[in-house]
Amino acid sequence: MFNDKETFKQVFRERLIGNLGKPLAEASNADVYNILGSMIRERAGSNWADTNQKYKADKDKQVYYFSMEFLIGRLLGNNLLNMGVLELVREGLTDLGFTLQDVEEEEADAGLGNGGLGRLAACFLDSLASLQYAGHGCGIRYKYGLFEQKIVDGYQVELPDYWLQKDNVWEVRREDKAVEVRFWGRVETDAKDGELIFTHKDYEAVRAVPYDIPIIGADHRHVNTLRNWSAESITQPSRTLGVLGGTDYHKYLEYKRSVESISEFLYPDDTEYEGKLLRLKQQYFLCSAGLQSILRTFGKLDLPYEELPNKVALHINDTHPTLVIPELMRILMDEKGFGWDQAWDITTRMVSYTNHTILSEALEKWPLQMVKELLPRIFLIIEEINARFCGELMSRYPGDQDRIAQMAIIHDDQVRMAHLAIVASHSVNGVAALHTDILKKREMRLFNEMYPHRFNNKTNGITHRRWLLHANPELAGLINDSIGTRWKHHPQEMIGLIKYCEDASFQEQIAGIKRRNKLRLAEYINSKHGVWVDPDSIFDVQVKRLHAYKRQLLNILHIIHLYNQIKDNPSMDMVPRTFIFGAKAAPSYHLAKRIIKLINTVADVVNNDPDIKGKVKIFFLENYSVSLAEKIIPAADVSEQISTASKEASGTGNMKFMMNGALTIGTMDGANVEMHEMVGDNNMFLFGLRAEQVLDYYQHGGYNARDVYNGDGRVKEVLDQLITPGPICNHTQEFETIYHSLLDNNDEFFVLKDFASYVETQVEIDLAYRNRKEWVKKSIINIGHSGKFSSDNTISRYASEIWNIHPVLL
Ligand code: 26V
Repeated sequence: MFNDKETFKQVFRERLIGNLGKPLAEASNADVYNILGSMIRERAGSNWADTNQKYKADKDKQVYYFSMEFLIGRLLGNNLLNMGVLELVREGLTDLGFTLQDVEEEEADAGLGNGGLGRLAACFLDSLASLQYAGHGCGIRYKYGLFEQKIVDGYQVELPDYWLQKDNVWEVRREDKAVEVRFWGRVETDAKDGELIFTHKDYEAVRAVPYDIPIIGADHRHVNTLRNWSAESITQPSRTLGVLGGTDYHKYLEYKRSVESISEFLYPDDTEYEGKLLRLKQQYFLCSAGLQSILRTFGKLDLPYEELPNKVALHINDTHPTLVIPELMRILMDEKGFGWDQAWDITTRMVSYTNHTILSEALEKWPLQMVKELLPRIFLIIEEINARFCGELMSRYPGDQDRIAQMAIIHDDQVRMAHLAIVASHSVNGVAALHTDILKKREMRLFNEMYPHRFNNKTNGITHRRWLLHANPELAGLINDSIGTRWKHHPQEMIGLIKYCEDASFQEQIAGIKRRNKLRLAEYINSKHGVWVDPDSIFDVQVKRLHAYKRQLLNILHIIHLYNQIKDNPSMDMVPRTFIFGAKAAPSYHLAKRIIKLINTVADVVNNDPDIKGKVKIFFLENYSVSLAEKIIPAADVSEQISTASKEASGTGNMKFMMNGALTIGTMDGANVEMHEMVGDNNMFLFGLRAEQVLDYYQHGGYNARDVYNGDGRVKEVLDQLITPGPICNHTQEFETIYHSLLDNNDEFFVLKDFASYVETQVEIDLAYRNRKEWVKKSIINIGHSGKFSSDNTISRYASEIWNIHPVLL
């Protein structure tokens, strides 16, 4: 279609006229975005077809990554980059009088995920395609993404994120690939030739229609598929009304509304979970539709079903898609005629599971009754899996009732999804070394004892294409100039940068890039908030979901302390600091929302206090999202990764900051531990309790938050400011919940316990920053080691150690 700038410009003009009837002079950025998007999609289209053709002809093994969330963000820039036409298009657009950056801003940010888990899924898709693996995503096409956050008077307000309002140029509706998913009803059991036959009767049918998004790999013409399912009503009302038992049109409307609600909203709860019928419906909808379509594709290969595990791998991203297991059993037994044992053998050889959290609130459990009513056949299968598993436990550990109660899949009238996932998977992995270790030794100890080879670690990763090449092109350019371009395909070769860490001119260039990125962010903040931040101050950034264990509270309490110090001594010597926050709180998570209000209140006080003389500035950037992250992260000097040790399974923001040259202040938690292993004490600022100590306190007690309050004047002063009238506490009691969580509830996340060590480490940062050469050297060392955290590395391990797949050369 176009391989050089001039042809691109010509085709572009023709399209503009042909499709929109507009000459260049009248085109808006939105027009340019739509035309460009359709050109790129078309260009990818033939590669997409070729890739699928090749997979089919070779009968290559396919991996399907089932996830309730794919936080893919914007696609235009990434697609241009992976297709190798980014620079050509950028220059072509400039010639035509547009800037690519403005055009990119026209794209809705597909926020079909909550945070880390969904973003990881998106990075994995990029790596799968770029490494030429046959790996696809299977998700839900939510009409509304994660809510849009506004800050009004310092409070979080949630607005619906109707991201589909603008046409989505990347998706293709595949009417012909629709399938039917069945809910409710009853199961009839008959015996035929000595075998039991199960028939699902009186069910409510839902039509699942797929929307496919091409996932364009870098450089190799590989295009995989993210297939997102949309729930629609069955189009022949007569059929449905029969099922509903009436002819009432209102009933049909009711049915239609209830069906469509299945793919309407992404659940905004990141960890805390109440059993919601709709969520269970969403999960089964994804699993059933996804599996039916996968098996249809497999069916076209004309192979016996015994071959299925050699041709298809099913990966479940956390327990949310665990119903893939009983659904596959159902299809194999009820539709393909397999007996239990063979169906079980096929299923367990196909399924693998990743655990993303040890927070007990997030471990899914479904009320048995709800499963029984909504999914009667699936319920029977889960019961049978449980009965057989408990039988096995009894023969292995006779008389050990306690162990059986702890491990059973069904317990207390609830289905424990993690237990089901472990029992039916051939691989269970954690997402960082420490996390996997905690799973094996504590959370899932009994299962690890029983299946010692099943548990393994796969440390998370991030795609260096989006998070370095696209988000920080200047830095990527400098890396090219210094070590060549091989690192783009072999990111671990970024280690070659280390030899320049003391090179004065290289240091200067690194510092210059950081300065320009900071300036760009300052301009963005100015345009959004009308406030100027000093690009020569330290940009100290904490952006992630708001949760007590992530301890944004520790960060803001330290800032209050800093404020107190400057008020006491206005000439205090410190490097000016700009603290930047971005965080969404689950709408029902009251404590988290109060912390947002506290951050904004303190920002208001500090930013407007003339005594502070600009030494400290605080910004809460609203609506943190993938595209905002791409602006913020390249501009950060300090990356806050300060979770209570043992609580953050891995973290992936930590890796993005490292790759962009920020230095980490962090606890020994999640993947921070592995970052530290690589860069050492000199290049990271560690503080606080270690995971072992935290877990020990949880187990044996011995921590008293009040002792810290009474023993450390700084802590007492700061906490008292939350509840006594003054600049922060404005005659309301709104921060009392925070105060009580720390003192009356004994500070579950050890904020006060780690306060002193955090403050001390922040002073170290202040001192270290003054030695610019040393600071930049540390920054280079971090960048150099960050290649290990490319998701390319992670995905090749999943491929060889879990899925048993190999690159498919086109
Ligand atoms: C739970 C629920 C419960 C129901 C409502 C929706 C919902 C959505 C997500 C979750 C679990 C969240 C688990 C999660 O995001 N874990 C994060 O996974 C990252 C990728 O592995 C990891 O880097 C983070 O440390 C971990 O917190």
